[in-house]
Amino acid sequence: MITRRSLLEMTALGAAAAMAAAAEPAYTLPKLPYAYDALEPYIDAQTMQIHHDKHHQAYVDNLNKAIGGDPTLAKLSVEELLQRLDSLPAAIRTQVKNQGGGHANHSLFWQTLTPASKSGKPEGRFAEALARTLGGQEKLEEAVRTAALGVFGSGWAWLTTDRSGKLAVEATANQDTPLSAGRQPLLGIDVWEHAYYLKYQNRRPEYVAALYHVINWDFVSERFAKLTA
Ligand code: MN3
Repeated sequence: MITRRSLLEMTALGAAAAMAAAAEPAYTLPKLPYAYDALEPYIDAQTMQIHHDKHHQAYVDNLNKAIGGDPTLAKLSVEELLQRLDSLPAAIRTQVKNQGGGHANHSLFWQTLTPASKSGKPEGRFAEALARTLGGQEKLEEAVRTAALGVFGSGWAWLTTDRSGKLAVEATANQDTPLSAGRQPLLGIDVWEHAYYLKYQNRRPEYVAALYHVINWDFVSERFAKLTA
């Protein structure tokens, strides 16, 4: 039986739940810009779904937990947090580095991929910089591949730039990002096993070769142009 008292309690609970729902988390999972199966046969749909919906979501959730109710930090973008790791409270620094790094790295990763039919090639000022400093697309892919295969355990291989447009190929461990070293990632290759194990098992070189079919070179070219404008 619903008494007047329990009715009041239920109303209060309902209000509390509504307020909790209204408080948006500071960081949210971006939608994939294509379907899970859009990168087939190079990257399979199941890997994409688990990678995006489970792994990336977990980085987002854990970052929100780490930032908790700190309204000053919650106002910063995840990139801003990672660019100022050293000035963050020591108690949350490692969590921001790992979970925030995971969030930022994957948010960029999804955008740098596209169906093979739309992969294209480096364009404009980016293509020029590539030719000048790294010797062109083929040499770049070779250098990134070497960096990716050289990561012991989990991490990323990167093409990065600074504001002046100086390109570099580098690698980071875990979810560390070039942002924390003052550089901007243009393209990252996720070499955590969760990125390829279902389809490629231990064959990381095959996965990296496959990924080169689905790089969104238009996006990377435009990103370079924006970051070095
Ligand atoms: Mn990953």
